[in-house]
Amino acid sequence: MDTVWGPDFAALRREDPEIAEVVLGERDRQNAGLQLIASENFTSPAVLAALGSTLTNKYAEGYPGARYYGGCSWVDRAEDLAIRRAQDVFGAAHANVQPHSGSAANMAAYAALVQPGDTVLAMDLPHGGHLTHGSKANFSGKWFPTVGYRVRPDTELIDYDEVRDLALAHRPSLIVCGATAYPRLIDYQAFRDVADEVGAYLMVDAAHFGGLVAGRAVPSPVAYADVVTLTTHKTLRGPRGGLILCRAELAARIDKAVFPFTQGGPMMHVVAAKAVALLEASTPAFQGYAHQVVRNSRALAAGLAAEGMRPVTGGTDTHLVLADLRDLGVSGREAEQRCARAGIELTKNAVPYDPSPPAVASGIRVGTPAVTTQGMREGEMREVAGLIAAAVRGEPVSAAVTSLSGRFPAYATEESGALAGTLGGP
Ligand code: DSN
Repeated sequence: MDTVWGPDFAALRREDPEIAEVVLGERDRQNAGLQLIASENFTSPAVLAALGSTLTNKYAEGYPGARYYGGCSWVDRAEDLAIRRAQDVFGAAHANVQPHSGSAANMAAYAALVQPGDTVLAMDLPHGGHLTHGSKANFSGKWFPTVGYRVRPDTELIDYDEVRDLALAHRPSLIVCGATAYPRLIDYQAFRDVADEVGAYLMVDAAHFGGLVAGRAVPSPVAYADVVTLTTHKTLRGPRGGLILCRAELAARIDKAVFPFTQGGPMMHVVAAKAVALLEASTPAFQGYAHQVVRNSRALAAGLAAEGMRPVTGGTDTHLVLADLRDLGVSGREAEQRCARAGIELTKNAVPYDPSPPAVASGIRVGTPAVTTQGMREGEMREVAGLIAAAVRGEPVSAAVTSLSGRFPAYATEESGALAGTLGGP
């Protein structure tokens, strides 16, 4: 049980037993528990192979065919493949595959579309937005006066009337939609109409649900947005990183905003791994996976509701459930800690109009991308809901968690093993 997939894990064990122990320990932690953090997933052995390759050694500032370094023929090919696959999977006119992360992709998108001091309209963080959507602690809120829109108190759905009213009052140069803790579909046409009415660019941050778009499980924002940013490691199930899609007219501005404005040399091993993930995402098996993620999420929402954890908005259309725990008298922080002790990883999260501070929070955010990759289905989601509820009540459930996850190992512990449930789809 001390082997792990890798180009030469034996070398790592010989040279750095401490880090080898970390790698094995983390693999075993991922295998043993229930990984329900909505922004995480298990990437495939093929993606891991590209990540652990000699492409990490190569400097390639610039773009394919126009680099500032020699010796780029192989990495040019990797980046060309990644770009073409991203264009095909998402039906986009242009793709930039170099952003190091979702935040880096968002910074580049802002740099391409607006100037410091320009007003941005984006979703409030406590209502489901993201740090890069105007938090004062982030570059976005420091450099761009940001007006936040919220969800309605009655339906907990985005208040599109408020979006329009705020846009007309503040005349933003950029409107951002997309969220990290919003369980419902977004009305891109409504945002497009408001953006057109006030002459703003529309950026969709699809970091969370990009994989569901690729798998045709939710509608695509590409036809509506000027720019779409994504991460490649969440529902898309690739390596940790970012990706930008845009209209053809914005291609040069986006490329310059990524390099040289916000980044230097691209991580070519990650770019190659993105290409692998995008190839995987183009398959019918991935479409089956993406649809199962949503079915599992709905089953989980129903299971949590039956346990007294109210799903915000009444349910979900995506990969995540936001559950309000106030009826149980347990805070999000307490729930997160109790679940972690049982091997269930999830995150505390503010619910709309939350009376508790963010570090305490009244809810939890639970996602199904990783457990679906393991091959779990609706039946297991009912079990998972019961385990979460028992853990939140403080009951001992570690053994049941280990037993359930043991039936769906994420990573084989043999050198030649494959990731269960990934390649054939659930
Ligand atoms: N950290 C990501 C999430 O968990 O939603 C967003 O950056």
